[in-house]
Amino acid sequence: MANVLVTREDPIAVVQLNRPEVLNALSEELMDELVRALEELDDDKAIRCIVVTGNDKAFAAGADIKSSFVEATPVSMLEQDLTTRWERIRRIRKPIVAAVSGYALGGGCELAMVCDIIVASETAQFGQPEVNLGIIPGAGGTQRLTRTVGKYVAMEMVLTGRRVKADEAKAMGLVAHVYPAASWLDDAKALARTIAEKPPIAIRLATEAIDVALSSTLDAGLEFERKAFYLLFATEDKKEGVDAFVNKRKPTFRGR
Ligand code: DAK
Repeated sequence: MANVLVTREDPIAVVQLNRPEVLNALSEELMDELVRALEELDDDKAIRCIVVTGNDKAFAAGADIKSSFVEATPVSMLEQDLTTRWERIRRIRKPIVAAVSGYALGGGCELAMVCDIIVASETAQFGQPEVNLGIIPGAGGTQRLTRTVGKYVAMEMVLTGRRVKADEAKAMGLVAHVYPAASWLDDAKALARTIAEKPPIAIRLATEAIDVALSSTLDAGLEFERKAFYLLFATEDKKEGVDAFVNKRKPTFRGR
């Protein structure tokens, strides 16, 4: 794969977008490779948490405007079935940490939001600048941003295309941590390793339950949570976690 670099550091893996010359603009080829890389890691039992990242200057500056939008028509867009790739990313079962440094704009911001956790370098800038191109966000920006930061802040960001710096993104709940520019990727990997040490089945069900909170009623979400909670009592990892607590030792979770 040329547009995406995968580095395994079991039990985590880092997937780096690799088109630095165009600020990691999300070409069709890059998106294909990204989906394939994530699905392979998702099926790999040795990997428990995935970091998706770019480089110091850019996470991703959005869809590749030159190759994807210049000649595009509604029909060509429909035929490419662009949404399928994004849905496949959404369906990855392993937790994905988006580690953002520099620009995360348009589809870049949407890609970060389709991940499970967003962390940022202090240099990060988030935005949905699509209105400047005469379009609107098309990969979930109007929906995920609104559910994350609320109507009035999302409205202001989407209608102006304004870029939001890391600290402001943290204050609005889009970003979980802001890390120093010198160590942001190491810090993001440390977070991923912390998650990778936890019981994988509980992590998976917690991730699903939190996502259900964004797409259902409170009653349906509570019902999902309750069932998932009960289910975990059938796992070896629950026995291990409780036994380790009672006996004052560190647990080792096996994902069973
Ligand atoms: N596409 C193509 N090339 C890009 C690019 C992009 N999005 N962003 C930057 N580049 C290229 C520049 O053209 C330039 O190339 P050369 O001219 O050197 O050949 C190179 O990267 C460096 O960029 P700049 O010279 O512009 O660098 P600056 O530091 O001056 O400015 C910038 C950085 C990020 C502020 C600026 O490049 C910029 O405004 N870029 C565009 C940002 C943007 O508008 N993004 C939103 C695009 S719309 C969907 C899925 C996805 C989407 C929609 C639907 N479906 C599933 C339905 C997504 C849509 C979008 O993302």
